[in-house]
Amino acid sequence: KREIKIALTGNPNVGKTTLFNALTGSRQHVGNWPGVTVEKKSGRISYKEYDIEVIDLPGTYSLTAYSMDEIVARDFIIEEKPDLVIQVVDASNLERNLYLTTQLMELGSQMLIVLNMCDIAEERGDRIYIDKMQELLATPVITTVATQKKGICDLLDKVIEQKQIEQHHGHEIGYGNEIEEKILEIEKVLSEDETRDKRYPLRWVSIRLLEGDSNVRQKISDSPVYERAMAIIDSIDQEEYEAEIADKRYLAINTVFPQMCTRANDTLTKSD
Ligand code: GDP
Ligand code: MG
Ligand code: K
Repeated sequence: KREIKIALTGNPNVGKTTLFNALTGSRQHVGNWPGVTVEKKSGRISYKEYDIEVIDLPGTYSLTAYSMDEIVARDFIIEEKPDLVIQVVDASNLERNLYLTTQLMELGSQMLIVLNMCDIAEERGDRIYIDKMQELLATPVITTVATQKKGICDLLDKVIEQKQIEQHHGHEIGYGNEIEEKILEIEKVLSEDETRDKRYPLRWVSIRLLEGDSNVRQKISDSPVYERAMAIIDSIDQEEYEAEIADKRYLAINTVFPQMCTRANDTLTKSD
């Protein structure tokens, strides 16, 4: 049998565990991530001619380094390189889920979005334009209702299809000339270290350093180019950059979201 490794990510309460259970049934293994007390769940699915391993990553709102859950999730995606990173999204809370999407896309993995809780969105009269969403995010989208096991086969077929295509998806956010120049400057310095951990995308590391990520900083602290990379960070107003980077992510979301979804009460109330 051919092997596929997929990772489930998403905000808390989007139905990740329900989907994981629907996918794997009783073929589950629960343990801990090495060195930390974060629970690690994995399971196996036999589907068509494939043996699919599913890893249920901790639920997180973002991939900054403010919690062990976030560090576990992003390190797994970067270091273990699953064939596919599946973000489970709450269709009735789409906009709020897109912040994590913007961060996942920077990790350089092939992605798939599962739009779960479609029953709630539909009941409320929200409309999500799947084709538009796929186009704007440059990522395939599958709809599910995990509690009713709806969409599971579509999801597995899509996983297999994506494994065969093996092309990178994802729409990368541009942070504006000034920040982009700093990103390039840091990338250039970091790339001079031939011994660096090449699983970590240079652009991602550079953005994280500009955002003041102490975990990433720690990871490169033994590098011969560490001081030079830090000199660049010291030359800027780091907090200002951090805020600007977050603003650009929200701006990207605010630009695409209204094109992919209309909410039933949009016409009734101006605020929510
Ligand atoms: P997790 O925090 O992402 O692991 O979310 P859970 O799987 O624990 O689900 C959170 C809640 O949402 C539970 O009460 C589930 O039964 C419910 N839920 C999950 N998927 C769906 C769905 O597609 N539709 C509806 N209506 N409820 C769902
Ligand atoms: Mg869960
Ligand atoms: K442990």
